[in-house]
Amino acid sequence: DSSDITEVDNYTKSKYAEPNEAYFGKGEGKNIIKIHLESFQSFLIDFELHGEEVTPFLNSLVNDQNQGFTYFDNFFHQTEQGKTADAELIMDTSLYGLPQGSAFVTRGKNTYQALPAIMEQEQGYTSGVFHGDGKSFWNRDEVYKHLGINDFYYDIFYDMSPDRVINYGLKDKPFFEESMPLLEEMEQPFYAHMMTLTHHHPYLIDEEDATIAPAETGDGSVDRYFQTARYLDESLEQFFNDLKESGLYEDSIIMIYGDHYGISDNHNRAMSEILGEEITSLKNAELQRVPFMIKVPGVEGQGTNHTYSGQIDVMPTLLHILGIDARDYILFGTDMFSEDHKDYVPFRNGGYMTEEYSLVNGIYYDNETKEVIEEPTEEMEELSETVLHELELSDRVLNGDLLRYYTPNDEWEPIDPTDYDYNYKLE
Ligand code: GP9
Ligand code: MN
Repeated sequence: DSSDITEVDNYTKSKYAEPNEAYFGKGEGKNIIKIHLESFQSFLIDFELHGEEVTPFLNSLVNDQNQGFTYFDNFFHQTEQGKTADAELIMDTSLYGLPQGSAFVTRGKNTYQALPAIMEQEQGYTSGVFHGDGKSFWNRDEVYKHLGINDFYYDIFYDMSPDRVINYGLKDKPFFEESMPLLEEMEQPFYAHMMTLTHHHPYLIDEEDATIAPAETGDGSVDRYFQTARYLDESLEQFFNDLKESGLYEDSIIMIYGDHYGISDNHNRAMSEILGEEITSLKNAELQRVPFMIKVPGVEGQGTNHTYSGQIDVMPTLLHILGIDARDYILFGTDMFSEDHKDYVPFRNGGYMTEEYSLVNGIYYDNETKEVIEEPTEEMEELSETVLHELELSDRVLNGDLLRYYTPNDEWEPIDPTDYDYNYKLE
């Protein structure tokens, strides 16, 4: 009931991390271009196959500090069965996905105080999601109304001729190309979410789109994984060039993230061949790193930032960059740039990762020696309890639809989903 939200509020307020002055408000009023790298794991960054970089463009953003990006190399996805939808939910609400199923589907009609709505109410942002697939996948056309997403550009906005489509939907290059004019027409400042799709299991690619030879493990998905990653990388370079040409690049916050793993532990044999080491359960947990990079106009990039963080931390980070205090809202993550950032990363299964040690399938490991810790310290066990408590509180929010009972501040206006309609009549 409504008293539960007070407990949650107390918890998230006690976790809250003060903003870092060097970032707070520095991106206020800037467009935000959020780029989703489907199924992209961080091991691809700087990885070489057949002596060739797989993702030279992304690598250049990571390695050339003049590009202005800060790359978080210890950033983890925290998704479960909701996959892409979990990533979307976690990053736009700072709530965890559910242990089973997809909250986008089962909790699609909940009350949320989500990032797009907050940005609109606090600073007049327009939000849009771009995705070359049907609108109802993952119940997006329902839940987006509850998140306060203004515009949803889905398959009817794109030329979906058979030669432009593969696997789940539109190929990434035509996707970005056709999104450009739509993006340019959005009312500014905007929060635009570009969701790629080609680098998706089972990593199908047309011959003319493959510019790197497959790996040779004999496991088809793993072998092609590098080819679709290369294609995604090229599509990104094309998009960046178009953004620069349009003038949008320079003055926008650009944020790039991976949604979840691409290679599951059903492929450990092939992956151990690729990486030249055994895929232990600790290694598997370490492989749940996905990229997170951000460029804020006028703020110098840090190069690589080694802070431990996860998708749950993205929303408070962005709010602070815009100059909106995260304290008003029920958020389970903390600002990644804050001195006071909580640098443990909960996984949905109750495990966690910190810089020094991790808890994987109930076993504690020393991250440096990779050895099992037979006698965990009190600190390690307490953290395990904190993680479970946090997940449980978040589940209570979703399952009880508890944000109904929460008012962030005096100005807040609850989202009315009937204000939103994605059934456009296109000419
Ligand atoms: C489909 C796409 C794929 O629209 O978002 O979702 P996933 O299978 O990765 O969850
Ligand atoms: Mn996905």
